[in-house]
Amino acid sequence: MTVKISHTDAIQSFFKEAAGFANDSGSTRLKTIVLRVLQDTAKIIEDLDISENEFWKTVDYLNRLGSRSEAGLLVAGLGIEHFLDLLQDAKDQQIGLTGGTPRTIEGPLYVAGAPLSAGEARMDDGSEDGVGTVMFLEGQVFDSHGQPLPGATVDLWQANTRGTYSFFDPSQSDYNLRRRIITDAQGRYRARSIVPSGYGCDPQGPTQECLDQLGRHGQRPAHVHFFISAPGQRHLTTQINLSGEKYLWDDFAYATRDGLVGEVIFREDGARGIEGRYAEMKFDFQLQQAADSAAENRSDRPRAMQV
Ligand code: MBD
Ligand code: FE
Repeated sequence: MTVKISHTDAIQSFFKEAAGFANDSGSTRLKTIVLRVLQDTAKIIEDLDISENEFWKTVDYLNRLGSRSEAGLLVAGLGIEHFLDLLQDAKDQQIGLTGGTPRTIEGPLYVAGAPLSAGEARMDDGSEDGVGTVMFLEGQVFDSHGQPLPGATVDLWQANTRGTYSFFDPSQSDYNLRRRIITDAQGRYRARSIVPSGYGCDPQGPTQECLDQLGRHGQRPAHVHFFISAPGQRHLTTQINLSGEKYLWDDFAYATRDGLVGEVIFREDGARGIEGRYAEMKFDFQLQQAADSAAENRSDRPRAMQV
């Protein structure tokens, strides 16, 4: 027998009080959100007959998730970050705002303030010379009319051969595999890097613990992240996911999208001054025009900032 009380006037006024609606200070917006969270939480408890043990296990899980700074990882793994992209796509479609390179999730591993250079950069610190495969990554940034965009900022970041990111992996040098490149007069950017490996969630972490219970893996295909911005253009957050990867279309974070697969070409022709096998990947980006100045900027999501 299920007992349901959350819809009653008594419980609804109780939650309104708990959400601060009985006072006139604080934030009305936050009160509205918290009230909804309380109402929906109570409904989940009733409808799914959540036991006390399940409830307190969840509270403990959230504590562990936060203490390991994995909340951003879990929201990616549960597809909520991808849902935000799908929702924005649908909003754009409704107002006829289409075209350009597709967006895809940022993920939790950006660090602001990467070294800035004009036209080209070497991204890796050389610590994986002989271990990693050298990769030349280049392309052009265009506006919505197909005109090259000089002076665009290409802010890119990727994992090393072990699938880990500098800053979050303290064994790497500061800003290893993180750069900001300003496009040249032809809108071109050029990076010398190494072929990244796919990321895997910490098998001992709380995100993987949840994924295990869902019968899911926590792996991503190899990829390179991008923020692309230019005056008058709409900020673009996206990724190139590398062709030929095992997890290309089985990404635990659902970031791979049509139009975002980069063809990696392996060569061994002694060109570019590289002895032996190296990789090339060409990828162009097309931005949309910014509807207003706010659209030129990335979201205010709190991010790591190396000091
Ligand atoms: C990553 O490298 C990543 O891009 C995402 C979305 C989640 C976890 C690790
Ligand atoms: Fe990533």
